[in-house]
Amino acid sequence: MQHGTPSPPTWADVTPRALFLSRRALLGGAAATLALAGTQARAGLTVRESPLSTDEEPNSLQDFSTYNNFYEFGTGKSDPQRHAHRLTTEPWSVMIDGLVERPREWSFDEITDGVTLEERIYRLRCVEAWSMVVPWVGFELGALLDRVGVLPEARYVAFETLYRPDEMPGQRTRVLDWPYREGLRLDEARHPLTILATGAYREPLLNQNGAPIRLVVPWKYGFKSIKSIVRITLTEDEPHTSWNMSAPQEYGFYANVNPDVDHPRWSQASERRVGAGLFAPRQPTLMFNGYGDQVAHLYEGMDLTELY
Ligand SMILES: Nc1nc2c(c(=O)[nH]1)N[C@H]1C(S)=C(S)[C@@H](COP(=O)(O)O)O[C@H]1N2
Ligand SMILES: [Mo]
Repeated sequence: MQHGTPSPPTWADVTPRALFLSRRALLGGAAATLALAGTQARAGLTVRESPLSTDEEPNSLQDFSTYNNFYEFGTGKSDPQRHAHRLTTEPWSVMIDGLVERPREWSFDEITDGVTLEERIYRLRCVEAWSMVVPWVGFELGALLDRVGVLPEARYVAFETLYRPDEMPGQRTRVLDWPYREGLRLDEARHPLTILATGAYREPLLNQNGAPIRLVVPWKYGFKSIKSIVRITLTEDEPHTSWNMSAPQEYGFYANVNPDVDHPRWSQASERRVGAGLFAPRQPTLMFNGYGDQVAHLYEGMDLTELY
């Protein structure tokens, strides 16, 4: 939905939950069955709809759960779907430390109990020039930052993914310097579009999508949206981030979606919508992935061509 429209029914309203579930069952195999059994107890998340959602049609759960980047499970698009069932997500806790009033470990339940979950239907643009539309379920990161008491010296937020090589086969290779790390400037982290997602398609997140809690920053390339977070650290200095450390000429800290700044090895001017079909035309990439009205002010006075 866009601002100002009188709440027309969304795709989620007209797609019965049974359809999501049968799609998930279609994935087949013991892993999918287990995942289904494990989530049924808390299935059918109650969510509030948001005016920040796009009215573009979401991808199928099939696309979203089988075409993934999660290098901890391998570099192939279907590796996460095949291997992520090995990840133990209960119990789960997140260390929230650095420049906060009371640094400590937060259990997943402590983070989410009493929090109203919202559905945010966002475009997702990978730096590899494919895109999807995803109905996330989550809450604003800014609300959690308010609860932890950020100290005035803090200027950045650093995030880390779980490091557990016995459950994450990709971590037994050196494809990245583990754990996966990401970061935001504090004002980016506090922007209302920036959420921590605990679900998608009105169900708890599947492991391959970053269960049980991951970041979603819709105006930046997908690699900023770090999965399966175990640590959030408030810092004074710009944090080191995995893709920037691995190839600084190719992946910047800001990584705002920008059709005018090409990746050194490919154009960013257009993108392929996953699931659109073999013969569907590529679509033009939008500045800030279409979220410029909301976020361009964050970068006033900065040279956007430098902010790759
Ligand atoms: N920990 C971790 N987070 C990650 C990644 C990863 O490899 N490891 N890949 C990123 C990339 S490149 C993208 S495009 C998105 C993909 O999210 P999805 O698979 O849920 O669509 O996750 C991001 N978060
Ligand atoms: Mo990506």
